[in-house]
Amino acid sequence: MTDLIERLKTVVGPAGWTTSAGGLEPHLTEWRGVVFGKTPIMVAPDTTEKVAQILRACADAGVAVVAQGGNTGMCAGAVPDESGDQILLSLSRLNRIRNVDAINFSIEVDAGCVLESVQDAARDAGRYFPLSLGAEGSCQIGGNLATNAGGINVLRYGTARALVLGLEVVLADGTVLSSLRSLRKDTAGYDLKQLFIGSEGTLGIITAATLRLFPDPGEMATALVAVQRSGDAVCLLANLRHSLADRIESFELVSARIFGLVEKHIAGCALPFVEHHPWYVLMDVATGGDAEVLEAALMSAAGEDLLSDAIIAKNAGEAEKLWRMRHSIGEAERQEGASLKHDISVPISRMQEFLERGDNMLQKLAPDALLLAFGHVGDGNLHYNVQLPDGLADAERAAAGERVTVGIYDLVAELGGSFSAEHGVGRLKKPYLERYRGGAEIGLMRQLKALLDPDNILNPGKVI
Ligand code: FAD
Ligand code: 2HG
Ligand code: ZN
Repeated sequence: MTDLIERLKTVVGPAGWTTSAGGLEPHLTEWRGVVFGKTPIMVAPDTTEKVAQILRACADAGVAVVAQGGNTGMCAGAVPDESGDQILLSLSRLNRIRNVDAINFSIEVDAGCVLESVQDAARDAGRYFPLSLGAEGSCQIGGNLATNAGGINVLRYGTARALVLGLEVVLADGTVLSSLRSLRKDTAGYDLKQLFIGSEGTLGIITAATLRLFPDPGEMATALVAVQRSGDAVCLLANLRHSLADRIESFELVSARIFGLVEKHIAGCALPFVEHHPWYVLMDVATGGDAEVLEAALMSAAGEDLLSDAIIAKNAGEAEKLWRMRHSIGEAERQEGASLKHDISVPISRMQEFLERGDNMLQKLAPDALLLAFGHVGDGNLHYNVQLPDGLADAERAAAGERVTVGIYDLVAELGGSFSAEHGVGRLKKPYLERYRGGAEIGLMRQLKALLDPDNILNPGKVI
């Protein structure tokens, strides 16, 4: 290990490594503080070639490497294990916007670019990069691609996977695999980049990407809509999709309990309704120059009893306040205390059934637990989080948690859904991959892992 560490220091130079406890500390746990790891060194290369040299050195020494982007992931995938034998590879210094091609509607960026800086670079060129999530000020595009992140604009633009034209990846043996093409059409052989998107640092290290850009969607109308039952949101969405077609940019469901947590923990946040409603939908619609389009669509939906109240933001400031409440949910939930996170998806047509059966099941399995549900209902993706009651002994809490989680995941599986919609598997959900993706699927995943990382040095102990 000592020789390897010296070799790595030489590769990255004095500004590119840290071994000090203070320097390492923020990188050895994830933002919720659920998991803690150790490492002898964190290296932060600033070129793809240095990443390749690091992997070559680690492969020679048979030592594992854990990639870390913004460390905002939800499944503890970016934190090394407790052995102290894994090298932490930070991508944060690999952060150049390489090229914006406005005519081709594409942008080439280093993996360590913070998502917000990619959005800004696109905007500066009169274009739009639609990936957007609460952590966009600190997560990195490499982390977004490694987890195939979702966020609030999937309904119209797809997940991170759908936004990639080309990828540069360093393989376990240090080979640089570059498919940084900026083509919309390319049927020359297998689409290798897709293998690495969503692989959470277990098949290769993403060092750069060419991303799709879009025309500026123009003026946006924002509404907060109250509905009586969570399932009504699904009927409302179907109705609005009919009247608004693909103008709906985002459609987020939030329970009153969740907004209550935001009001309690986040300064300056308050719901604009006087009356209390059990569920809310926060939505953005591209007006296409017709300022009344959202109001007309909501009036028509109200005529069919699909909503109980609605407020349309009168200006950008009001819209921003509403979205601030949505983006503060994770932080408010964290401040409230530990909760079991279930990032599930089902076909939208089965969402109502999931919500009804899920409620009943929770009543039976954990009658004193609190459901903290919200999420990207327009994508069939809910954060169906559960807070267990205080006062349980550790073993009792762990057993109750497992019962609830498996109950929810079993129901999701029965409805043709996924136990991981947008956060990935990482370390925390690894035991469930085998249970819910058995047979030929997991078999092929294992074969691919063995082929691309025969010595299991890329983020071992995660995903698979
Ligand atoms: P990290 O946490 O650093 O890493 C995540 C995984 O990717 C790890 O396994 C790591 O090893 C691997 N990895 C990182 N960089 C690379 C690389 N260059 N090459 C190979 N592997 C790499 N997620 C959503 O999908 N939708 C949301 O709406 C959403 N909202 C969030 C809101 C908040 C407030 C927070 C804190 C998180 C949210 N997330 C959301 C989760 C998280 O932001 C995303 O998963 C994000 O994509 C992770 O990016 P990161 O750079 O922080 O990755
Ligand atoms: C979101 O949609 C994130 O805000 C976080 O995916 C989800 O905190 C969560 O469970
Ligand atoms: Zn989410």
